Amino acid sequence: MKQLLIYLFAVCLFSNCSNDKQTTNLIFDTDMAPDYDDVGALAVLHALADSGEVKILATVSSNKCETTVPCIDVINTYFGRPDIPVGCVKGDAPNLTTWHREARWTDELPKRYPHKAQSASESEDALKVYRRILSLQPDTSVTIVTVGFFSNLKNLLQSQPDEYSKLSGVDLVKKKVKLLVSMAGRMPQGKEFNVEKDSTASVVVFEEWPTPIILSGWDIGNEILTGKRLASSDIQGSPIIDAFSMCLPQDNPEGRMSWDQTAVLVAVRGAAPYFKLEKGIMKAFPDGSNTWTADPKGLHSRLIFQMPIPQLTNIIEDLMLHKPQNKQN
Ligand SMILES: [Ca+2]
Repeated sequence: MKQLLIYLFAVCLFSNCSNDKQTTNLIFDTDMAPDYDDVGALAVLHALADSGEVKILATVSSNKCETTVPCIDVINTYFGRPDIPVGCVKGDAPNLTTWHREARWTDELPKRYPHKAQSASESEDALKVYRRILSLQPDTSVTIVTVGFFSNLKNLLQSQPDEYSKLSGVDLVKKKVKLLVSMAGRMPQGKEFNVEKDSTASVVVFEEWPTPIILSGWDIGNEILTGKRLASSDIQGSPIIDAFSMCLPQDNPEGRMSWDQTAVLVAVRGAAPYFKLEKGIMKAFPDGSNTWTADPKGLHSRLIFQMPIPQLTNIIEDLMLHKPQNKQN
């Protein structure tokens, strides 16, 4: 009996107890500053990493604001993953900080919590992080989730062969990436922040990206208010709790829209049972606007609500309340 138990333990250990689940290999691309749903989204991602559902390959910023990378690093370190590669967009790209004035979470998190990265400008070029990480992965295995601007992905698509890969950017993406999930777009048309702020990049990505894309449009996250349970939580020493406790009183104490969390949830677990997918074509324009056209043959899909919103709100908030299980890692 004892031998059987040891055998079962060993099988469980080597299989990571997840034979029935596929682990998603994922790169997280965020603007981590103008809004704090990015904080919630990265918390959701780490919660799903703790349950073995995702391996976080890299976390990069599409925003040149200096606090972005330190804040990402704070959250990775808090969840026991301080060695996840970080990077920041270089060259022409947005530089946007938070609108919060009374208590600025973007300044406070790096002051309060351990991290290695001191600034966005001193961190590695996100393009190099992308090319290095992608070149090392099995073919058609990587999911990219963007919850910020498309600046890094434009740079990746337009990149040339380098020390990491002989492939052009488009060919590297074609070979290594399985899926892009993005919080982006007003459906069926309009302007949305992530598409608008680097509209040149958005035009390039939606025209040239060679894999399927799933879009969590503005109308999805806008309906899901989360954070109230975090702001009233007695959990101490958490940058996630701190960010929501600082910001909600300045915005809406009932909760903040969960744009970015929806994209992460779908990138790791898939759309069902939370959402249905409608296939179509997303087009971005130089003025920052976009259109969505339903088309069964389209390479893009957009999320449509399926699960009742209160249930979905609870699932996302539970994941945002997750406590690290991996602190010494
Ligand atoms: Ca964001």
